[in-house]
Amino acid sequence: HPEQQYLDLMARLLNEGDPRGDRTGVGTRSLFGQVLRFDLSRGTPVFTTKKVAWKHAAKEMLWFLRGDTNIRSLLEGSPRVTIWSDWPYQRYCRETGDSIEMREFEERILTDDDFAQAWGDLGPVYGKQWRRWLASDGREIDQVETALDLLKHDPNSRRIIVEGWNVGELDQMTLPPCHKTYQFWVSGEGRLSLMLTQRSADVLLGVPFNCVGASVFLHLMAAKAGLDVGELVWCGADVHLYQNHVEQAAIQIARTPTPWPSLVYSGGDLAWEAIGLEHFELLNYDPAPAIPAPVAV
Ligand code: DHF
Ligand code: TMP
Repeated sequence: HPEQQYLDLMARLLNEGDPRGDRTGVGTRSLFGQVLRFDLSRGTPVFTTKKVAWKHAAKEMLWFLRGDTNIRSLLEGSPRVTIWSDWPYQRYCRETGDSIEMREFEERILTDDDFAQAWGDLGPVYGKQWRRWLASDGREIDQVETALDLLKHDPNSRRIIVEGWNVGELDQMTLPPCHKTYQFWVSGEGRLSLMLTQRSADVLLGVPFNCVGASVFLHLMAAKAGLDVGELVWCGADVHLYQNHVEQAAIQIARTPTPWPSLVYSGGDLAWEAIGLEHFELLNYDPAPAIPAPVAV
C-alpha cells in the first residue's frame, strides 16, 4: 500500500530522528531530505490510518488558488476551517494586549469588516504570491495562470513552477511558506505530474493536509489543461515529528491502511473563483478514527 511510505517515514523519525529544539519551543525529531511518491491515477493520498479532514484541506487549497490571504473566507460557510486561526489570533493578542477567547476572535473576523481587514490577513502569503507576485518593475505576475498556459502550449517546459518563497516579502508574512515550490511535468502520454517541495514539514499534522492540497492542485490543473493525472512527488527538507506527537504517531503506525479513495473533480474549466467544494467528491474513503494532536504555534 502506498501509504506505507508515510508510516515508514513516521517510524524513521521516531527511531532515528535527530532530537532538536525548534522555533516553537516544543522540540522535534527531524530528518533532512525525504521523498514520498504517489500515482494519482491509482488513488488519492488522503491517508486512511487516521481520518483526514480532506474538505478542510481542499478548501484551503481553493483559498490559495483564488489569491486570498485573509482567514475570513476559511471561516465562512461550511465546513468552517480554523487551521489558520492560531497565527492571526496570537498576533492580535500580542499587539493589542487584549485577551479574548479564540472563538470570539473568529466571530469578530466573520462579522466585523474592519476587524477582519486589520487582523484576519496573514500578509503576502501563498495566495498573494501565486496570483499577484509583485515584480521589481511593478507588474503583478499570475504564476498559476502562467503555469497553466505552459501546460497547454509548452508542455515540455522545465520551468512550470509556482513559487511561494518571495525572499523580499518574507518578513511581512505571518508564517513563511512551508510548501514553497510546486513544479509540474507532462509525460509523453499526456499525464500531469507534480513535485511539491516543502522546506519544513510537520509530519503528523501538516503533511496529510499538504498531500491533499497538492492532489487538489494537480487534479485542477490537469482538468483545465486537458491532461490525465500522473504522479505526485512529495519532497520534504526538514521533516519532523514534534515531541508532543510521539504517542499519536505510535498509534497511527500500528494501524493498517485501507484501500485508497479517489478524488473526483467535476468543475471542468471553471474560473478559480467559481470552484467550490461542491465540485469535488471523494469516493471510497474508509479511514480509521481521527487522532487529535496539538499544533505547535
Ligand atoms: N504549524 C505547525 N507547527 N504545524 C503545521 O502543520 C502547521 N500548518 C499550518 C500552519 N502552521 C503550522 C497550516 N496547515 C492543522 C492542519 C494543517 C494546518 C494547520 C493545522 C491541524 O490542526 N489539523 C488537525 C485539525 C484539523 C481541522 O481542524 O480541520 C488535524 O487533526 O488534522
Ligand atoms: P517553521 O516556519 O519554523 O518551519 O514552522 C512551520 C511549521 O509548520 C513546521 O512544523 C512545518 C509546519 N507546516 C507544515 O508542515 N505544513 C504547512 O502547510 C504549513 C503551513 C506548516
